[in-house]
Amino acid sequence: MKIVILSYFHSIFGPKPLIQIPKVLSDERASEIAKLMDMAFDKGFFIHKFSDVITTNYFFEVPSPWARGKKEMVLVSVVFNSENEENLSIYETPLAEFASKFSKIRDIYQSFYISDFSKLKYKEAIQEKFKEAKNLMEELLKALPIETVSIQGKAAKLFIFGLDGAGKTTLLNRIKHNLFISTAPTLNVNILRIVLNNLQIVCFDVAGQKRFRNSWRTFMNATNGLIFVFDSSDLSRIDEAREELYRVLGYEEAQGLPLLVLSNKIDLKPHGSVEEIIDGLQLNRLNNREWKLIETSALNNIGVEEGFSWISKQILKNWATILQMQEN
Ligand code: G3D
Ligand code: MG
Repeated sequence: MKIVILSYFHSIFGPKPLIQIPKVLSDERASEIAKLMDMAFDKGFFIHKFSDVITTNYFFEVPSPWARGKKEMVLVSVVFNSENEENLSIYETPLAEFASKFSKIRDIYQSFYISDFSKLKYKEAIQEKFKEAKNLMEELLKALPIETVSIQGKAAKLFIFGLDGAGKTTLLNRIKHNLFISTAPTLNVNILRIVLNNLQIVCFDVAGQKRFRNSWRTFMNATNGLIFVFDSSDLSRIDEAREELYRVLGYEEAQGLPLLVLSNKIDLKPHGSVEEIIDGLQLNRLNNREWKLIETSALNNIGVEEGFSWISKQILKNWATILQMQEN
């Protein structure tokens, strides 16, 4: 069970909870969590353990013409029961993202005055802002990672490659909207962090243009899985694609890593069949690694989750094996 709580600093009563979803804690209990605001030295992320619950929190400010210091102090918290053994640092990103989105809502400070009688003449505007705050909290709850184990706090790295135009960037944008996420685009590499199947995954989408191909290798260091994207509607490039595929698979850093091949753009007609692509890329030649071909449309969100889910399970499996070997 996870609960999200939004608290603020009331000018007379001090820290007060404003929104709790789902509302299962008593007001007293929620107030205790709001009071963590007094303990936070700095803006930003922190974890606090009570005897029976653990909270991950993000402390931030919102400009406010109505507040004494011209800003509201805000605390957003996620509450777990104390048996939770997740690596809680993965909550920093969704909470930081929440804080950033929340601060950008116009006049959002008004939502803190929902029960303030001196602001009765703004009642409607305030109710509107309160609703927006609540919606964002609901969104936050949905965006939190669902599962509850992590592999010794590790983040997995996925390396996404393929010819230019295959759909790598579209694919990353697709999962960005479905899962929870942050991106750091740079000139020729798109980096995306996601949380999936208990794993924090960092994806590198390395530009497929020829002039960048040699820079791929720098991103392969300590990679845990490979995703090769192929444009199934353009079989004329399959030989070129196969060369690139085997070039990367030949790197020492790539040995033994699970490989997910995405036969992308299957929404386009005609496109190569599964057999044609397995054949053209000579996937049956592969040994010493798990591989799987999945048909996708990054555009229409077909097969994408299935693909990521498969590869993250392969990585978890590999890690479980490594951990077991270490124990024996
Ligand atoms: P890349 O990052 O691998 O180079 P992009 O490829 O993601 O930039 O995609 C190249 C083009 O293919 C884009 O079109 C993109 O919209 C399109 N595309 C990606 N995936 C799919 C898909 O599943 N189906 C279809 N029909 N198109 C797709 P533009 O026109 O923007 O160049
Ligand atoms: Mg791209």
